[in-house]
Amino acid sequence: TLVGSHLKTAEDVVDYPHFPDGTKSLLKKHLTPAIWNELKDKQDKHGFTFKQAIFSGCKNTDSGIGVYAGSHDSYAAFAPLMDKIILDYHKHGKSAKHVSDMDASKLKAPPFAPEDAAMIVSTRIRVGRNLADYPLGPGLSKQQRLDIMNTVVKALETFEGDLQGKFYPLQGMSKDVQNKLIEDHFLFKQVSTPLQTARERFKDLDKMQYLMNLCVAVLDIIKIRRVNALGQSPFIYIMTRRNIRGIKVLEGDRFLEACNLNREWPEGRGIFHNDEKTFLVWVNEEDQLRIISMQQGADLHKVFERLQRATTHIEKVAKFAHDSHLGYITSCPTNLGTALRASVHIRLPKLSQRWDEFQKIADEFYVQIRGIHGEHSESTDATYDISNKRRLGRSEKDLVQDMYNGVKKMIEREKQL
Ligand code: ADP
Ligand code: CIR
Repeated sequence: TLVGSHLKTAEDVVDYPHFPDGTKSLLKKHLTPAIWNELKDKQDKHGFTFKQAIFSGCKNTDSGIGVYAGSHDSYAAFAPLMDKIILDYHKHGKSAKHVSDMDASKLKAPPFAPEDAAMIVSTRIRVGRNLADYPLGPGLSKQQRLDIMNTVVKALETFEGDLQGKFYPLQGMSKDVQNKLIEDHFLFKQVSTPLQTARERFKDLDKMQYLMNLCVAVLDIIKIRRVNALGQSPFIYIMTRRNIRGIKVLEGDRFLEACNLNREWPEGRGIFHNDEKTFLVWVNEEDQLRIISMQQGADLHKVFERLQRATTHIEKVAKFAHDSHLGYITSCPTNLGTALRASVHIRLPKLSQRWDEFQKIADEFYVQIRGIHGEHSESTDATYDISNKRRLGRSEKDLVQDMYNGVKKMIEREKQL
């Protein structure tokens, strides 16, 4: 099967996947014909199939990894492939044990000098968690997802003091509120159907512009034959190619879409946060819980200490999927272990002009450079998201330390330039 965006479902991958030239995913690297033959018809304990597990990487050939787990058991059921990817990404061998230490007081991270701290816009640390008694997001039924939301919300209602907050279900939340939360970096990206996208687009256009859009759409329809010939959906083409007033269209994550994580959107999803929005929990996005501590500025200790308090409390009221080899179990293998990503948004106008050097420092310090609107986004205003790359086999405090060390080096170099 020649894989790519033309594939519709996991079952379309009927035989050994052939990836186009230039595919760099770990899926392509490690999925040998022998492993394919061994696993192609397998499924995990919850009925999540091997083909579903690899479909995101088959459809999105620009994936870095390309696989997701449908349950804790996927990591065992599909071990011949999963183990190789885990070893490659985390350098964590089959007999290695995971370690944990969330003690914020053990950080060796003196506050940055005011002039250095001024480069840092905001600081955030998140961990992912999934409930022990359920499959992971890609393998959940609609009812299980709702049950999880209810269980989690009950647990979140037990927070007190500065961590006390309220749960806001996504269903029924207005688009304006959602968009504002996303722009402010508090909420995950949204999934929109073409129809919602169209409504969003035309919503605040006056009549004249509405008519203009209509004319353009008609012109597009004339072009449909050509688009059809290219094998694309004409409807999607019309909705995505026209951006008359530059109204930003928020699209869901196609990587998550392909592994079943966006089913029945927005039912069963939501966000919990305290009044200051310094402590947030995303419910039923890529993982069942993403526990987040964040604030403006560079006070890493405060952000880490708040996360430590929050996770300690929630572990007392909820049982999470975990084992001694893989640590906390997450739907994406990159997050296994601590499931922790500590990041800053930082302005580096000079260093970012020298991309090779910027990337070299990132590699040397085990940090990752992302755009500031989340993974797979571009950056604006020379501001970048710098975070720890490693997650497994090392403790939480060591990974926060990785991020601090990398950022410190980048600030040093920015000042020299
Ligand atoms: P994650 O996997 O950690 O959830 P994403 O890259 O999808 O990460 O980002 C999720 C959201 O968190 C995005 O809106 C992103 O801008 C925001 N974010 C990440 N790090 C920071 C930070 N240090 N300060 C402010 N917002 C952040
Ligand atoms: C990829 O393979 O590029 C995507 N599936 C994302 C991998 C990074 N992990 C993540 O966002 N949790």
